[in-house]
Parts: sequence; structure tokens; C-alpha cells
Amino acid sequence: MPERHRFLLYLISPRQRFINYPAHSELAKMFGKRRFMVPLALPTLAALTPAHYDIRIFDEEIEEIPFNHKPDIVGITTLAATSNRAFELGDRFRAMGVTVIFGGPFATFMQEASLQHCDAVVAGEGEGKWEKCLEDFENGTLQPVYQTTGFVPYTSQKPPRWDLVNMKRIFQVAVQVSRGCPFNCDFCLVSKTFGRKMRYREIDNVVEEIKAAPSKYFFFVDDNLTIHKKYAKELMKAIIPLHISWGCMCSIDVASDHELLELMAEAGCFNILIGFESLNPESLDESHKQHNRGGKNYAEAIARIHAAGIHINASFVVGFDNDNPDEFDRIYDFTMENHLPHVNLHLLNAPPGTETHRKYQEEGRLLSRNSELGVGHFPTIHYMNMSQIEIFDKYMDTISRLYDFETIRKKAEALFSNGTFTRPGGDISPFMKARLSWITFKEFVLTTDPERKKLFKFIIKQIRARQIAIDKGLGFLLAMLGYHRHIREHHRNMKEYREIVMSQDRGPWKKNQI
Ligand code: B12
Repeated sequence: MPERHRFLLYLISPRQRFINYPAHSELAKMFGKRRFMVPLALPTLAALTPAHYDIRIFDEEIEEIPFNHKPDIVGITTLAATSNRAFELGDRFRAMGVTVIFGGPFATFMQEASLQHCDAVVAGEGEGKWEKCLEDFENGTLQPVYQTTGFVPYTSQKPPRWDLVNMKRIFQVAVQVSRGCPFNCDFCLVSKTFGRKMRYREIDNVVEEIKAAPSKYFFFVDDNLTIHKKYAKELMKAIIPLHISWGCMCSIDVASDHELLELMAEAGCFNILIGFESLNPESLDESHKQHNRGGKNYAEAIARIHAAGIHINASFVVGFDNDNPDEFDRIYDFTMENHLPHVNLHLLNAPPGTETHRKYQEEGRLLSRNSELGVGHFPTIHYMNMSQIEIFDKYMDTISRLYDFETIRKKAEALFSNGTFTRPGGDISPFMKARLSWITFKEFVLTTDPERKKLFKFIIKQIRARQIAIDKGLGFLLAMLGYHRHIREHHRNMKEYREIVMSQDRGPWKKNQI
């Protein structure tokens, strides 16, 4: 049989100019890595690609793209935050005569703009459409848009091609067990892209993938890992024997199920990202995040999660029409009262495809055409009760307060005494413990910064006195340093950022209307 023509395919995640999730990027650096993890879309698409393609994966956060070679075809995953760079890359490859395909959340909802910089857009889920797109590329019948109305069955997935990813440069591996979200919050794309009906993978299929992955450290990228409690418990039972360590995202409702929390901790969960979004009930109503409403007792729920030995990464958004600058203080106080050290504070922004985007566009309130600013720490819309510079300054002030060493010490004191850190976060290898110890020593002892030394002494005393698990105690310390550093860095660039904000400041929206 004649040998089939081979094609060279690049799968690319473009670099992002403004990073969020600061502890991730700084922690990765401390561990000598470039990034926490590579977007799952790339190894997933690689697994769907026929065997006569030679595939190279490039995540620009971890490696440069070699433009001295010419691939036959390039697939680029796009977010609003990476869209400018995606456009640049698309133009550059097309100028070289390479076929360029875009996919991912940005291109899905910005098809017209994307098609100025690529040859085809694969909208929504890639499974099925990507294979068809490649077939058409080979036959010279490429369509501009690949779109279907339904969703893929998603019961069983081919294992992602982690063998194509430079694992030395990343910290953990992404895994996904479900798609869809029954809720329909205005600022989120998930139900619009993946449907409101949840779809789940067979647990055996997930277990096989985890077993084969080249890491013991995982992040479940599901939007809400525990929404289906029965499935979640079965999943936990199946992964306990795998001795892995992982983080995930779920809603605060997870706290209502003690058995599930215990199973999660036993299965290696050390961290849950929870979208509190707003402490202002009117803003929750405004954005249709109703499932966080209804007299939720956050303090009790948080205490239950902590009692299971699981740490919370609390996510908040400020900038809804019902918000005023006091919202920042309310969030700061809440995190102090509830001992929440990992806080991701975002300014409301409006990614294309969301209801928020539709509303603000209709009202002429989208400020910037620069999508890369939409990472949550720049004002990108015309807020109701705050000018852009006012919200920006208050945001900067709040994140500085959230991560000053005195705040960190106070939260640590509470967390270390309430038992959250006595349980190890999964099966941490002796090598990893040694590494954590060495990096802590380097960052906190071999430093001239008296504040760091002071915090270190305090934490070591706590670790000794309260039988804190070494990975949790030191991991906490390093993550906090990660935030602290990133925010200092952000402040260093403050002049540039402030100028961008000033240049587009139009005052509070309401006032302008009067
Ligand atoms: C996990 C996750 C994160 C993680 C990890 C991200 C990472 N680098 O891996 C963390 C928490 C760090 C994160 C950060 C951010 N995230 Co995020 N994140 C997600 C989440 C929950 C899952 C993404 C995922 O891995 N899915 C699994 C893979 C397999 O699916 P996929 O990427 O969608 O790819 C499929 C298809 O889209 C398609 N496809 C994708 N790319 C391509 C390319 C080609 C060529 C083709 C053919 C097909 C194709 O095929 C794939 C298989 O079906 C999504 C929500 C969601 N459910 O999609 C939000 C989401 C992607 N994030 C979002 C945002 C806004 C962000 C941040 C900007 C938030 C912030 N304020 O900083 C940052 C950006 C960081 C970055 N550059 O990645 C938005 C993006 C909106 C937009 N239009 O840009 C989403 C959609 C959530 C939302 N609320 O709407 N995120």
C-alpha cells in the first residue's frame, strides 16, 4: 500500500499579556516551571487527530514557536485574554502560506473578527468537527465555520496526548470528567457552549486516563465537579487507590454533604476553587447567579470544608450595577472573618458570547476594544456607580491589603488552629516534600527581607505546635508569597496600567446619563 502523505500540524495556545491567578504563575516559577498547566484543549485535539499528522504542541507560556519551520496547518485555541496574540499568530502563519484554524471560547463567539485572521473557525466542542475540518483541509474543501447544534455524547474520551507536552515545564495535568452547567449566570459562557444538561464520562474511562497521565498532580477543570453528588462520590471512591493530589472547582453546596467532603479529602483533594462571585444579594440576582442565594450560611459551610482539611480558593467579582466601592471592603472583611487566604478578586468584565457582553454592548458600555485586558484586573466596562479609575484604585488597594504579610499571618493563625492543615493534601512524595522544604528555605531563610523571615518563624512555630502537614503548611506559605510577589509586580507596572485606565475613563455610567 502506498504510504499516506504526512502533514505537520502545530497546536498552539497563544501567550497572554496580562496574567491572572497570580499564585499559580509565581508558584510555578518557584518550582522552576514555566506554567501551572497547559490548556487541556491542545492534548485533547491531538488525541482526535488522525495518525498521518505529525503533531507539535506549543504553549507560548512555556516555549517559543519555531517560525523557521513551516507546518502545513495550525490550530490555535483562543480566549478573550489571548485573542490579540492569536490574531498576530494567525496573520503570521497565513503570510507563510499555512492554513490556520481557530477554536475555543473567543473564536466560537467572535467568528467574523476571527475569520479576518484564520481560514476556519471550529465553534464549540472540537470532537467530530476537528476531524471533519482536517478531512476538508486535505480535500481542499475547507468551510469557514464548523458548527453543530447538538453536543457530543461525552461518555468516553481518548486519553489526551500528554506525551506531546513538555512536562518538565508544567506543574500539573488537567483532567475533565463532565461537560455542561445547569445554571446560566450572565458573566459565564459555559452553559452556552456546552449546554445546560450535564454529560458525564464513564468513571473507568477517567480512571484509565489518570493512571496513564505523566503526573501525580491534577486539576479537574470541570466547572462544578460535585454538582452530581452520586457521580462525584463514585468518582472519589474510584480515585482513592490512585494516590493522587488535586484541586477542582465546585459550588459552596459541596459543604452540605459531609460524606462527599470526606471522600474528596481522602482521594487527595487539597484545594477547591469556589465562585462566591458577590456578597451583594442584589448583584447575585442581577447576574442570575441565583444558586448562591437563598440564605446560604457561608460561615458554616466554609468551616465544614476547612474541617475536612480542604483549602478554599475564593473567587469574587466587583463591578455589577448594584455594586459600589464598599463591596471591596465587604469582601476583605469576609475573607478575614472566614479565614480565606486564597482570594481571586476580579473586576467584572464581559467576554464575548456572555449575556453580560450582550447587555453592555447594547447599552454602549463596553470600554475597550482590547480583549486581552479582560482578565479581571482592569476595568473594561463602564460601571454604574464607579468611575474606571476609582474602581481600579480601590481594586489595587484591596488586593494589596489582602496579601500583605500581616493579613497573611492573621489568616494563617486561624487556619492553623482550626485543623484545616493537619491532613496532607493527597499522597505527597518524599521528593516533593524535600523540594517544598528547599524552596521554602531559599525563599524565606536565604532572604534579606525581615518581613518574610518573621512570617517564616511564625509559621514554622505553628507547624511544630499544631502537627500541621508539611505539604499544606509550606504550600500555604509559598502560595501566599506567590500572591504577594505578583501583586508587588502589578504595582510596579501600575503607572502603565493606570495610564491605560485613565485614557478610557468616562466616569460612572449613571452620572453620564443624567
Ligand atoms: C480550567 C479553566 C481555567 C483554569 C486553567 C486554564 C488553563 N490554562 O488550562 C484557570 C483557573 C487557570 C483559568 C483561568 C482563566 N480563565 Co478559565 N476556564 C477554565 C474552564 C473551567 C475549563 C477549560 C478547559 O480546560 N476545558 C476543557 C477543554 C478540553 O475544553 P476547551 O478548552 O473548551 O476545548 C474544547 C473546545 O472549546 C474546542 N477547542 C478549543 N480550542 C480549540 C482550538 C481548535 C483549533 C479547535 C479545532 C477546537 C478547539 O475543542 C476542545 C475539545 O472539545 C473554562 C470553562 C469551560 N468549561 O470551558 C473556563 C474559561 C475558559 N475561562 C475563562 C476565563 C475568562 C479565564 C481567565 C481569563 C479568568 C481570569 N479572570 O483570569 C483566565 C485565563 C487564563 C488562561 N490564559 O488560561 C472563560 C473564557 C471566556 C473567554 N471568552 O475568553 C471560560 C470560558 C469560563 C467562563 N466563565 O466563561 N481557567
